[in-house]
Amino acid sequence: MSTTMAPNVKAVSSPGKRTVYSMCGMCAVRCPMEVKVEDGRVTWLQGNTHDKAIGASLCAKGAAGLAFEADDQRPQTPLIRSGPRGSGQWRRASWDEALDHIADKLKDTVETFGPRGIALSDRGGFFNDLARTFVKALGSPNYFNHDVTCGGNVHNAARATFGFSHAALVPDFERTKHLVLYGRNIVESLMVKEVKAFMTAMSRGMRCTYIDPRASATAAKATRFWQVRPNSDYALNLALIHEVLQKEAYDKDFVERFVSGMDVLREAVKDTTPEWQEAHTGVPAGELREFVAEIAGQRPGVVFNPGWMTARHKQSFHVSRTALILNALMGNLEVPGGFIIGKRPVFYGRKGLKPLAERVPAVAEPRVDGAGTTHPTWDPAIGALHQLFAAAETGQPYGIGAYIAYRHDPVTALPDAEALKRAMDKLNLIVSIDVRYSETGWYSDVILPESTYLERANILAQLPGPVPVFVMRDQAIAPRFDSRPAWWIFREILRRMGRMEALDFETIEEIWNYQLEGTGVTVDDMREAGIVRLADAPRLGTRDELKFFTPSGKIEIDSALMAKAGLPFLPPYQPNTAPGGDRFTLLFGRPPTLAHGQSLNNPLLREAAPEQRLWIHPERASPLGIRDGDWVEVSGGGSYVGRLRALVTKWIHAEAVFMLHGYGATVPLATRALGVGVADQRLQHGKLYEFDPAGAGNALTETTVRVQRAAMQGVPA
Ligand SMILES: Nc1nc2c(c(=O)[nH]1)N[C@H]1C(S)=C(S)[C@@H](COP(=O)(O)OP(=O)(O)OC[C@H]3O[C@@H](n4cnc5c(=O)[nH]c(N)nc54)[C@H](O)[C@@H]3O)O[C@H]1N2
Ligand SMILES: Nc1nc2c(c(=O)[nH]1)N[C@H]1C(S)=C(S)[C@@H](COP(=O)(O)OP(=O)(O)OC[C@H]3O[C@@H](n4cnc5c(=O)[nH]c(N)nc54)[C@H](O)[C@@H]3O)O[C@H]1N2
Ligand code: SF4
Ligand SMILES: [Mo]
Repeated sequence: MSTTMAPNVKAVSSPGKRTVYSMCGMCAVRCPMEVKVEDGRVTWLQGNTHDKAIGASLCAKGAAGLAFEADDQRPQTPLIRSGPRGSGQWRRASWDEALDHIADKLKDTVETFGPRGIALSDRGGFFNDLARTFVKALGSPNYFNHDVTCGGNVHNAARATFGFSHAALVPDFERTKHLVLYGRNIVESLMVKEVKAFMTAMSRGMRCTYIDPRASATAAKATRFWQVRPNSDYALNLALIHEVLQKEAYDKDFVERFVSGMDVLREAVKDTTPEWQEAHTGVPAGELREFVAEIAGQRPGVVFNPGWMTARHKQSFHVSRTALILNALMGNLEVPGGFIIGKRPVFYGRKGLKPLAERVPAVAEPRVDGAGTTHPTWDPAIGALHQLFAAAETGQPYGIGAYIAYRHDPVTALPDAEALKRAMDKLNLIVSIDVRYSETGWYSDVILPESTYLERANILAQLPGPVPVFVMRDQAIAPRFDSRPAWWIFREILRRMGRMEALDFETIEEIWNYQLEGTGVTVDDMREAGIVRLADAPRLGTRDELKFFTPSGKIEIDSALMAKAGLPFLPPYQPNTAPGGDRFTLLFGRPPTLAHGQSLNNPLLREAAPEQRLWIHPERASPLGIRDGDWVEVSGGGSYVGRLRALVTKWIHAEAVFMLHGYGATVPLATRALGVGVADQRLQHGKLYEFDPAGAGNALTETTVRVQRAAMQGVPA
């Protein structure tokens, strides 16, 4: 049988108007949405109105989905490299040819390195059962998600302390009295449901303390803003805990029953007074005391959101952990106004989706990054991606021959693209499965175009929450080009590797039926509203039901996992030295209209994208002769020099400069993004293998850059 036939085209060719339930694919948040289709064409996109938390809302990126669909500047057939890597020489290939080519190279890899020499990384999230199953079916332990440059440290800190991920902690915004955010720029780096809930909570009077070296739009909404020194949040948290304990402003019953290691905590914070932290963070001791007095009267409705920006420097595992500990001290777990713990179906007496990964036996080989073995605090479910590239480069602890980037663009997402490419050069196969030309795709050997989120269906996903739900991304329209859905691509590679049993399905409906087995939910139920709630209303667990999945069953300040890893529970704060003269700490973030590197080539989002400017404090700009609007040059120590205009403002800490991420693309076929702005990741020179030892997250916010006024002003010709 020819394997090239496109699946599921029949499902979408029906005439007339209809609504298809899907999930937005314009960023990794994946909001539930409704797609209006007329005669096989999408006419309207909006949020899924069956989900009250989102209603009809989408963000600007979501609304630009039609422009993305209409864009021809994306891979239209499989492509095989025909010149040196990165040279941009490609030949079009049929699916059979491209897949055979990949399978041949994978077989070579297995021969040289064993199955463990094949690795895959993806964007993680709801649908990752598929990619995990694929890697497991190949016999490799080396599945990675993107988390070393995102929330990995927060995730690992929560795992080491609570025994579950921070993703299971859902703030009860409707009743929260005080929300504390560490660089969590809720209103710009947004998730539609969350920003709506936040704005509603603020208008009913919720207090918000926002901590950031930069005044983002969230700072403007907050009721208190602390412009801290970059990477100093750990000092702040140690002092907050000191003051909370000293003033006995914590929930003694909760702590007594659920927290282990309070003696360790008391010892670690005995000298970290409000005055001590002032020199490190810049937050006046008096303001810190006022804050603690305020929350003493608000708890347990006080939520310390560990965010993501606590996750990008060498002590950020401990920032996240102390933020999580502060929540425990507030006693705010599973109480109104605090964090509601995400429930699994079994909590409501229901059965969850059947995992595809169960179809394949466990892989006995250890992971190449040592996650879960030599590094007990690194969750093997997410891995430490930089260590994959370290192994590709050195052959230690074992060699890696083939790498698949699925829905992931590490050349943009990991720091120091030059160093990464040096490691990639050692691989004998690099495959990118993407919907557009990513920087990684451009440096790969084969590009496989996945059908876009509107042109394909995904496996079903199960999301924990106060009420767990099953969600669906159904196919709305036929693919415009010669693309395929991921489940089909993975199945066809497995078929060629003699491992098809894992994904032996002919249609997506067959997969859905398999997943839904025994749940009492049918494919028709899923198609009715795109979302099935597993209970009518949320039920708060009682304290007797509260469980932590640590060895002691408690919240472990004296974490058994950390002890096993030989890590100190609460090490002393290590301040960074303040850069002076023309040196600055480089900070970064996102605008509401762009998702990482994937949006700037979208015609509508390119138009809406703000000009990328370098935020710099007047006291530091002035001695360098830099005035607002001047062109400046930024260098991170490598050969790459960025050129952009200065935004001279006191709303950035004097030690830091700030720029938006998602600019500076180099792929010639994506003409609208090409050469626009500066790639912050390319300025993060030498940071590929610099990471937090406890959580494995890359130390992105410890980058020092040099800034000078450009000799040549104005736009280069
Ligand atoms: N310097 C610096 N580095 C950073 C960051 C930063 O701000 N500055 N941010 C960090 C953060 S928080 C994160 S999460 C990571 C994000 O890094 P990535 O996960 O790499 O980024 P994304 O843009 O979300 O998506 C990755 C790729 O998936 C592709 N894609 C989108 N939709 C689909 C689809 O439907 N199918 C397939 N197959 N592919 C698809 C996109 O085109 C893109 O190439 O970057 C991190 N790295
Ligand atoms: N529009 C849009 N929304 C998105 C995304 C997107 O690409 N575009 N991506 C999604 C993803 S993957 C993620 S992870 C989230 C990211 O969500 P956030 O982490 O909220 O997003 P960033 O824009 O990276 O914001 C980081 C802020 O942290 C501050 N910061 C830097 N260093 C420090 C520090 O040491 N301490 C403190 N307290 N603050 C610091 C920066 O100045 C900046 O204002 O956004 C999600 N939402
Ligand atoms: S946040 Fe915006 S772009 Fe991201 S999934 Fe939701 S609507 Fe789409
Ligand atoms: Mo992220």
